Amino acid sequence: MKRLLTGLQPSGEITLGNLIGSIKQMVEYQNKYDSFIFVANMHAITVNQDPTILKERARNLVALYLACGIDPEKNTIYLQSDNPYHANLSWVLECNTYFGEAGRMTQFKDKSQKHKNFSVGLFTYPMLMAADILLYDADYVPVGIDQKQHVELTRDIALRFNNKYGETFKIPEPIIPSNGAKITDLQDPTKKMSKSAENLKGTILVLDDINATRKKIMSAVTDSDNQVKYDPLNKPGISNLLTIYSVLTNMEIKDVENKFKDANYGELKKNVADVVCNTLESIQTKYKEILNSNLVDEVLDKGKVKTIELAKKKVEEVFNKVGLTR
Ligand code: ATP
Ligand code: LTN
Repeated sequence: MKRLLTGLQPSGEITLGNLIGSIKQMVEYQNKYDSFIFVANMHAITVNQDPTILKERARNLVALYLACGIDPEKNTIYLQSDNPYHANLSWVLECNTYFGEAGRMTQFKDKSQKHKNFSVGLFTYPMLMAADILLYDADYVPVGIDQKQHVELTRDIALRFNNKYGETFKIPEPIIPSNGAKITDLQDPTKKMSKSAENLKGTILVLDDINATRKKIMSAVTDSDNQVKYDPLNKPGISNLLTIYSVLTNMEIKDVENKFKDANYGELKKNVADVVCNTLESIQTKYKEILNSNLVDEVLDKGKVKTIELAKKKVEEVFNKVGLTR
């Protein structure tokens, strides 16, 4: 079975866009791949974090993923900082990366402009990410488009290392969700639904209050011709609502379109709101149960033992090859 690996930063807010565009796919991947899913809390401290909030968010993120259907029996789930080998390998990779190539990373360029006093960690971030991936011989790495460049750098570093020291790392491939459903902002349906939008009226957060969510959907921006039709170019608001309904009910768009062809916009919105609210309510109930149990710790403890064992072997091989042994 091919191995898939992905890391999630504990940023706290997960949107309906993330749920549909990313988490739902991971739930499907878990039946096809040996999936490694970890919380990239060491990446999070490249920018300023409140320690108490960071700790809580990491735990909450694991609970949320479990609540969304990521099965701890099928996936290896772990916390990056539980395994010291990530930082160990990262150092060796940093010493095998040119300053110039790391300097070309667009995320670094963007973030270093946004933060006045940015850390060295923000610059070395991609080499830690390369270590996360190369430690476990991952075949596939699902990431958002903004992270693709980092996976490409990982491939370059791995190829160079293999050439210099002999076959050591598997060369990973990024998986970019391209044909997946794109959920747009409810207030500006020409934009992607995003947690960092200026106005959160158009963004649904998975852990948001259910009544507030219903209100957001009922006041979604549509158009004035009152005809339910899937036409993303001319009717982006209605098309977005149809997409959300289709994905959450596993129905084809054309069947959803047909179901609501005689409905007015208010009826469509009510139906979409029902489906979204039911989905989120069920996730929220499970999420609370999980947080009140020991499941998060049990899952992370298991992941820690397994990944330390695998990573230790890889780091010993690397240290041997580069001469970091007695
Ligand atoms: P940002 O606030 O930076 O836009 P985000 O959470 O909205 O953050 P990313 O961090 O870029 O977006 O995305 C994480 C994952 O969620 C990616 O796999 C991306 O494809 C998916 N995703 C995010 N927003 C959407 C959306 N609106 N529709 C579909 N998929 C999405
Ligand atoms: N940089 C990623 C998180 C991340 C990651 C990884 C993703 C850290 N290490 C390894 C895939 C593989 C982000 O910010 N989304």
